[in-house]
Amino acid sequence: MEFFAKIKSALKKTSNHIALSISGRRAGHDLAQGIEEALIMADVGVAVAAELSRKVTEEKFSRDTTDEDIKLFLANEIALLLAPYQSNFFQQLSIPPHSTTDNTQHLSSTTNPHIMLMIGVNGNGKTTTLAKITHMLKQSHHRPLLVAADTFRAAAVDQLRYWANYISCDFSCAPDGADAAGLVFQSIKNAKSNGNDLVLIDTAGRLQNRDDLLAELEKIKKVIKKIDAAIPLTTILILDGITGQAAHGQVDVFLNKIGVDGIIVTKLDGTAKGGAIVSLVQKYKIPVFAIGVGEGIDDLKPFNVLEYARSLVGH
Ligand SMILES: Nc1nc2c(ncn2[C@@H]2O[C@H](COP(=O)(O)OP(=O)(O)OP(=O)(O)O)[C@@H](O)[C@H]2O)c(=O)[nH]1
Ligand SMILES: [Mg+2]
Repeated sequence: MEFFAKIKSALKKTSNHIALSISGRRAGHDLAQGIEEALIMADVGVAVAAELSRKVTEEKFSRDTTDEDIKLFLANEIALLLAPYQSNFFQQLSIPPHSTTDNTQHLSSTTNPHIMLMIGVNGNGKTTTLAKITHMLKQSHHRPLLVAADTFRAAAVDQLRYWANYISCDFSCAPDGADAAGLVFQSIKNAKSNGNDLVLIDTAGRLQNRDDLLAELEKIKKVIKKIDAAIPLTTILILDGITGQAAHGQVDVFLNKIGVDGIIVTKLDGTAKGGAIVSLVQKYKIPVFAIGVGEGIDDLKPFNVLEYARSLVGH
């Protein structure tokens, strides 16, 4: 299935309510009010829902306006709100790393790999998303190294090892219970000498109220910067789309305590609250790198504002 069709079908649970609120006007329901209620159910946030509803009222759609026209109007308005948070982080990394004609530009022990650190609470999809990212970037001829820095659970290491084998890329782990920051330090050193240009680090699920676990993440970040303060490090917060707006609490904690460069929202295929991305970016002004739309290795899509907005309203 092509990208857009996949996103549209993933967000169907969310867009169905909005479609009903639009078609409901023929049964005498108030269009703007119906849309406002449907948007609130989709978790876009009360303020955004009210604002969009006001715009619908102002637009004074005639009887001849089709449902599709109204959906497109809404999609465009939503896309305008989201536009500042469109990120091309993965698109940039998708440019083949050695496409340059300058043959001297090979990785050496002095070249820094790009580090990606996956963080987030238990079960949000960190490990799966890391595998999906690797799969996507490997197609652009990168040489990724996967680091199993979730040293709390043996099963977590096995899960990442499975993906590393599946994608056939380098993998690094430590014995059970070993120091995660120590593993990260050694893995990046190895990556530099082995010519890995990407290092993707999986971390253990955190309960947002466990300060000791958060402290470990801080330590991992410190260790990375100790290798070289100029090392490119991107910290990605993985959020579960099923949580909807309740994910705000998680963003608060990770943003303030660890620092986050961008978010990935997973499981948009299993939720009717797919609008939560709107409220998240409005509140935290944080870019969305990608969205997860299924369990398969191909089910990660770089975030595209217009595709997402159209899918949200089912246009
Ligand atoms: N439907 C769907 N399932 C997903 C998606 N992303 C992840 N999952 C599933 O969510 C479950 C948890 O994913 P993991 O990647 O293990 O989550 P995690 O954050 O690493 O979990 P911990 O290591 O326990 O903290 C798995 O069953 C995944 O297949 C998605 O976009 N859609
Ligand atoms: Mg995991």
